[in-house]
Amino acid sequence: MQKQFPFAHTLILGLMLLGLNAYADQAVEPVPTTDYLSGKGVYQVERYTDLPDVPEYAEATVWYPANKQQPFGAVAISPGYTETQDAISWWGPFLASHGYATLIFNTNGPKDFPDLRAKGLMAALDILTGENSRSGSPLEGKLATDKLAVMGHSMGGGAALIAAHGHSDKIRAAIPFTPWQPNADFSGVTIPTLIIAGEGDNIAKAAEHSRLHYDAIPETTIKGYLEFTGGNHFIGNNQRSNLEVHPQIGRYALAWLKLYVDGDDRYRPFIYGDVPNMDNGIVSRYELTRP
Ligand code: 9J3
Repeated sequence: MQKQFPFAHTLILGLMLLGLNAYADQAVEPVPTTDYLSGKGVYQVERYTDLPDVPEYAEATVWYPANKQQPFGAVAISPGYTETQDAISWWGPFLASHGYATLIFNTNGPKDFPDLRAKGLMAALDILTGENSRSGSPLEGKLATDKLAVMGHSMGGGAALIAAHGHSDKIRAAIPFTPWQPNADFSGVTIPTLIIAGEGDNIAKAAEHSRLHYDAIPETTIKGYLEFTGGNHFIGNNQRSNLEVHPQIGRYALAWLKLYVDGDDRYRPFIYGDVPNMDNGIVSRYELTRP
């Protein structure tokens, strides 16, 4: 061997380096830790806005994990009353860096009520699903089109709950943050739903919105109620929050998605285990139904 092909070892080394190089293109998610879930994930984030038009919402942005090799799930997010996507856009790069395509839209009218925002969320999930098969789409062939979730702020959170109430068959998880929806019937919500509330929210008061929403979801549904001590209406927004809790809100939301959208049990302790105890100082109330 050496005689006939003295550079065999060099060739093999070269091939190994090529292999390593190809491997370096795909990120590897570490074993989840509190710190890891609280910040940016391993994936390289790309964004685009050139999407098919729909009547249910206006402009939208999609963020996605550009170097994730395994098929990934998708999340649609609605902003609140008079808000645009910019009010909550931090969720896009955060969730994409952890492996989810994330679409955030502008509503047609800034004052559209939650029922219209819910239609927007369902249309957004259809668009995301379509991106998987649309020729030339950045998401072409990359999505796990059965792994869908909805989120939203305030009236957008009410919308996420309305969408879950009407379409639990099409969605795997819902995460409304400081949601707003009076007189809500959420008896049809059968998907795991995490409601994030602010104890000091004066706009969508927890006692009149988030708490009632939590109680309106059947006991047989996997649900969570996470309330931040003294938190205002904007704890899950880019700005106007009175607390710095993006790391914690992000971690709980992400663990919920990983556990219930992807079915990854490694994330269970971040919802049900001892880990949440460390948030005692900043969480005023945390309730869960036991699956
Ligand atoms: O989406 C929201 O922030 C709801 C705020 C609100 O109180 O609307 C009342 C019309």
